[in-house]
Amino acid sequence: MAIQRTFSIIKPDATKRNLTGKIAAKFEEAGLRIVASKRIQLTLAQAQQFYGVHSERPFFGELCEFMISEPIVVQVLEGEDAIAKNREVMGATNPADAAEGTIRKEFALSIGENSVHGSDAPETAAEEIAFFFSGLELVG
Ligand code: PCG
Repeated sequence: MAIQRTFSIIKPDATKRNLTGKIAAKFEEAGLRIVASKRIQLTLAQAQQFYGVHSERPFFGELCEFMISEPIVVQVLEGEDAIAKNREVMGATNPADAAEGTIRKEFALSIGENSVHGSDAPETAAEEIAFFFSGLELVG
């Protein structure tokens, strides 16, 4: 598997509890390199656009309100098999199902307030990176 990039969000429940450094350390310990990183405040329109694929889900409104409730940290992670590696270190979406040692097991509060987002496939990774970063901001 070649070097790959994936997109990550440290979500409002985690930035609020000052967990940015601890979560970034988990990525680095897993062999992922943080090649771009910025702390931003999403607008409601941006949250709705980013999560557009979930617009018909019953939790869409709650999800978008949560994502604008505090700043987030958006990052690009690079490494061998980065998408799968990041999903492994994040753990299952619902912290109740997440394995020991994963970010969500350790830090997530609920299925909604689950501390991190990570891309699920190469196509979504490319789209999500382009949504938040220009090429100039990616420094391998
Ligand atoms: P993410 O960011 O990877 O992509 C979609 C998000 O929807 C997911 O993480 C979860 O945080 C969120 N989500 C999934 N199911 C529920 C739910 O039942 N309630 C809420 N509030 N959020 C959910």
